[in-house]
Amino acid sequence: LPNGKTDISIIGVPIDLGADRRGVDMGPSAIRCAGIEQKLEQLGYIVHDLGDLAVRRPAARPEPGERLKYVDELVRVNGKLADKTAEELEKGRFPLILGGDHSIAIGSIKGVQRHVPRLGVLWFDAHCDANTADTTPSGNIHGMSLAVSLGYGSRRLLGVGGGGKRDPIRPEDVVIIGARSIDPGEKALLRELGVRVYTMHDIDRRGMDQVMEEALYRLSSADGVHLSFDLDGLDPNDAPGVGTPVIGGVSYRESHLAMEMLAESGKLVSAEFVEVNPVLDYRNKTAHTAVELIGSVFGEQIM
Ligand code: B3U
Ligand code: MN
Ligand code: MN
Repeated sequence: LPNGKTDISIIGVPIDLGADRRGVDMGPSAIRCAGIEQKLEQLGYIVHDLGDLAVRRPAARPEPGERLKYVDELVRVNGKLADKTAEELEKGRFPLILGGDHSIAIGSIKGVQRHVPRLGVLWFDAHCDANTADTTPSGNIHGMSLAVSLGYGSRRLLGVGGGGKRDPIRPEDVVIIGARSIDPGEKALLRELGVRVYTMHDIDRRGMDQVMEEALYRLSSADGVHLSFDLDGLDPNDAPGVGTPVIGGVSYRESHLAMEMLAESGKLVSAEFVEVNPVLDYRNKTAHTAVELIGSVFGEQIM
């Protein structure tokens, strides 16, 4: 069991305001329909489904050229998520957060940091989500969440969940796995900070087992690891139901291996699964894959 915990709290965050396509707000529902609770109970956990955080739908559309779309509501919801995540850890439960778009990592990570002073982050994604308001090509905040966790970005986003009280995540405590779509500004920031990005090139060349072994070794200096799993890290053939599919992704098998190795490390303290968009999916396939991957990360083995 990750970190010896037996109780898991599911927190749904049905928000798509950080992305530029509607439908990811149905992610928590799709993942519940795919049987997350049964899966975890079969593995022996006590599951507390806390339902979904309330999300308001803003009346106004963003102005053209807006660089922080829907920032007010995203700041509000992420603040709530930080509190909720911290509260569940306080109770001794494992927070399992269902997105929603990837902007929710801003709140979840802030919340976990209240309990884990030196938190490592395993960021599984086709993208690096390391833009700021200055570098974003889209104004979509889901492309900025990792930068915020590293301490870069707009003051408002940095202030989520009590902001400055905690140091940002250290660059050496972050690994990105599966990257294949990186904007120039992100590349510059990640290079400057020295964040280790395992691209598809690394995975093809060295294999997922070696990549994960090295990634987990890097994260071993942290007190615990937060998993931030964007389903678009997977190949679109395996996970078609995502807002921004990018060809040439991590395979079904490689992703399971990665989750099994993470489970074996015993370092996992919290996790989120984001960007599932059932509107674009084929028979809820992506949510089913998410549930299987959640099984692997919670210790399910083939034999
Ligand atoms: N890097 C681009 C695209 C993007 C980031 N995350 C997703 N798409 N899902 C951006 O808009 O920041
Ligand atoms: Mn992402
Ligand atoms: Mn992505």
